[in-house]
Amino acid sequence: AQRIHRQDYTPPPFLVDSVELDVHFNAGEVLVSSQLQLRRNPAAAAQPAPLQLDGQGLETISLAIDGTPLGADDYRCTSSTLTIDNPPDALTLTTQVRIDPDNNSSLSGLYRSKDGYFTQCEAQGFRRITWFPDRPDIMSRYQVTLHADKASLPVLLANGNPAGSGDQGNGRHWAKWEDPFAKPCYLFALVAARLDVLRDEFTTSSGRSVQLAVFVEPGKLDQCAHAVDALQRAMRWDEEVFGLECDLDHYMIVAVGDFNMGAMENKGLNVFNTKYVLARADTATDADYQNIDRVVAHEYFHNWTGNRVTCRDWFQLSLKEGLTVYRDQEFGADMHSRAVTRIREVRALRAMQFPEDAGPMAHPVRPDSYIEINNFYTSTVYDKGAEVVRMIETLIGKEAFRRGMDLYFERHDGQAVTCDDFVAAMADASGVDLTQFKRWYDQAGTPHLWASGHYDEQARTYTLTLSQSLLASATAANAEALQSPLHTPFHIPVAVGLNGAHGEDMPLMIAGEGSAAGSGRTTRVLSLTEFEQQFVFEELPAAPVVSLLRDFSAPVILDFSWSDEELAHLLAHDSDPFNRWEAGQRLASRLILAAAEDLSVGRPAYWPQSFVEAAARLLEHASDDPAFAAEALTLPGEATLAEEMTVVDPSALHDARNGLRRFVAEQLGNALLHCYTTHADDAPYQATPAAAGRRALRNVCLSYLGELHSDEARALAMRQFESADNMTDQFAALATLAQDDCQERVLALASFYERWHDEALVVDKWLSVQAASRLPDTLAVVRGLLEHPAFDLRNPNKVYALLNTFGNNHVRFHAADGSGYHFLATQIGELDRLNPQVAARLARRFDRWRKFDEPRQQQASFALEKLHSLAGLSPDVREIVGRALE
Ligand code: HT7
Ligand code: ZN
Repeated sequence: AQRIHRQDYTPPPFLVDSVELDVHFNAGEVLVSSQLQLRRNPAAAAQPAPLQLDGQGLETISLAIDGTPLGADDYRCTSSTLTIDNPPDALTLTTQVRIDPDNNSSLSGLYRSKDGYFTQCEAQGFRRITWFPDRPDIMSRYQVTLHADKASLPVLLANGNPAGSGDQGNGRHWAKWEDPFAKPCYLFALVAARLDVLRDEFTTSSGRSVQLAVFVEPGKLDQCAHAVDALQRAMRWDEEVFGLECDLDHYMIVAVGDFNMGAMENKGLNVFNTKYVLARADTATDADYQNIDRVVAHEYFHNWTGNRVTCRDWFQLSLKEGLTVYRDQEFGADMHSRAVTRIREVRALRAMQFPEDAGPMAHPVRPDSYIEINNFYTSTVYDKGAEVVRMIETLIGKEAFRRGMDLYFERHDGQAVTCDDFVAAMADASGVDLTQFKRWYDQAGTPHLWASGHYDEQARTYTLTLSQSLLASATAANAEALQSPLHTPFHIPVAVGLNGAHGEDMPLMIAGEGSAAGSGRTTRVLSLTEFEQQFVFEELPAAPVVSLLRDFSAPVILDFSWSDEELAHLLAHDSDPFNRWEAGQRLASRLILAAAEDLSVGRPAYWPQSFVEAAARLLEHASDDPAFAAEALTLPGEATLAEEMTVVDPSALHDARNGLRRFVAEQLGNALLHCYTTHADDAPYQATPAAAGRRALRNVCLSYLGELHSDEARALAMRQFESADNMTDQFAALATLAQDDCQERVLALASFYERWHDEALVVDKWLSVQAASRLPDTLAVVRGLLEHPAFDLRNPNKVYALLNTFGNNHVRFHAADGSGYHFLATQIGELDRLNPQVAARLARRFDRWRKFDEPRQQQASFALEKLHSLAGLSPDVREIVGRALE
């Protein structure tokens, strides 16, 4: 497989103005006839290049140019390219191919699922449907006619507007669709299936009516209402916040159970993984409801950020993904609690993106090269990309950001552009120079930010010194790297507040600015542009407790030596809720990491009473904001904590973290029970943020109580499991019991499966709760579940639920004897033969193997080498494993 480099981009030699497709679904095969109107690209190199098209798994039946069939000498064909050496400058290319979607287990291109046929064309799936120059900078108008058996495939859909349909005899029917918008082929979609539909409508701010339709597996209409509601809220929000109106007459969502990722923003015909559409109170958790909100909104927002303005090449992926994640985050913050939304985002960033940026797959938000583009749909491109957009907003301000968005659309509507074009619009609209800022797009790795402060009582000033580096510490060994011309500083927005003795915000007047600049503001955004800079705050009557990086103003690792007392002060008082939460996380991390070190050398862990007191205060005030309290009481996860260790001892880390949980439960049992009881809801289930917040808090309390392994705690969990009227509470009770080796666990797991075995998405929960268990026999259980009728290696949701969850089970996957590594590597090898994309995603669980002790490293490298040497391994898995072994 070839490595593709960003610098090698050249404009396409030919453009495709229009595409006419005829797709015939016959028994055992699908025939695709295509007519492309092509012409030479005036922007391409002067030297006439041949016409080259991409294809994969196509059986070519016929080829013609301007109606004349091509002879054997007129073209060259390999399994992946069709080359026509001397084409006219403008031509009609007609092709007919046979494809085999029934045997397409990769779920890319056209494939069969339970209820019919579906497509997934991003990134390069269109080439599996017909010969085509499969790249995002070719935008074409599409007309599609589908022909199929009416009884088995009654629903025939494609992008755009219906342009006719009818019967054609022999029990077959046809439907024609026309998309009025030019689009890149990765946004192409069609569906031929048996589905039920829920229809609704949306009237845009200018009074246009958009017909909405959500198509789902027959019998699931009672699980669609939330997705339709989310779509309508997203449409309204985009009008209100960004002035962006829906440009379509028809907006369709189709849910399918076999899907590699979350959802796909095909123009006017989104295809969704069922797990981001279907929800009913008794089958979906609050987290599921919130994820549906976010994913439905995300795909809808792509209609402007991605579809109307798309990417010039796949290196620019974050242009659409980072920006659209930022937009869906803002939507989430407006729909739910802003603070809790931000906390959850940062928790996810630290659990996924920070390790990615420190591991073998580290890459810039705009990567420099790739072998398989599907491997670069990463947390860096999506989540760090969103942080980069958020930093631009923080630096230039909300209003200028909105002007920047307007300018971006004014300049680039209908074009395929680059991240530079986006930043240029933001810089031009705001007048802020973002040249240095662009380093965030091009440099991998999480910057470290060191801060120190000094209060001068006489001068009444507080001097804050900030310094940055990509290296974790400026030791002699890396001093040379620090001098390298490549090591240039980032432009980092650092949001700062100063806390007084009673928790009040102190004035933020910076020396040399005059008093007006800082008065009345409780947070100021400092621009750190040098390796080291000092900021002097004036007119401070007493020493402040500094609150740094408020609202997580930059994706960096912050180092500041707050005392435990100062952290407790911030946890109790900071006016920035994110930093209140952050202070608690820092306190907990400190204790857990110290305890892990103690435990690994056989010393007992030490737990101070002060931590319990802080937790008690959180419980006492939990009613003020239950969702926040739930987050504040949740300790940092093992993967996040492991990043802070030089050599990870997963058992000691696991025991330390759970030891602290048990200590809190032992000390605060009554308070936890009281909090659990007082936040009970008598009303029937509602997915509102307030009700969800109360459930989250109660379920955190329940999970702490579960650490006691007492009869009372087990009975409490069992009662909740049996009496819950909603999946949030039922599943939380099951998850608590699943960590405890008791009879109730066995009963609850059995009854859960018995009740829900016909609901695929609930069965996924049943698989994942077992794979996530800390009990020592988890690997054996997971092995057993591979053989269970509930599991299917062909279905990505099942693979993610069982195998990916196991890979994220820190203590069990990283078992000292290497059993977890060998198991997962074997499964990846098996899966690779069916679905390389999903296999490659699973292989990412090995990313951090070098952080573990020598014996574990040996086992991991042995498992990886074996996987790497498998005959016929896909380029997808080869790229991931190869980088891990480098
Ligand atoms: N833009 C979509 C990406 C996607 C995808 C990529 C590769 C393979 C399968 C895929 N399914 C969806 C989803 C999104 O970010 O909105
Ligand atoms: Zn997206």
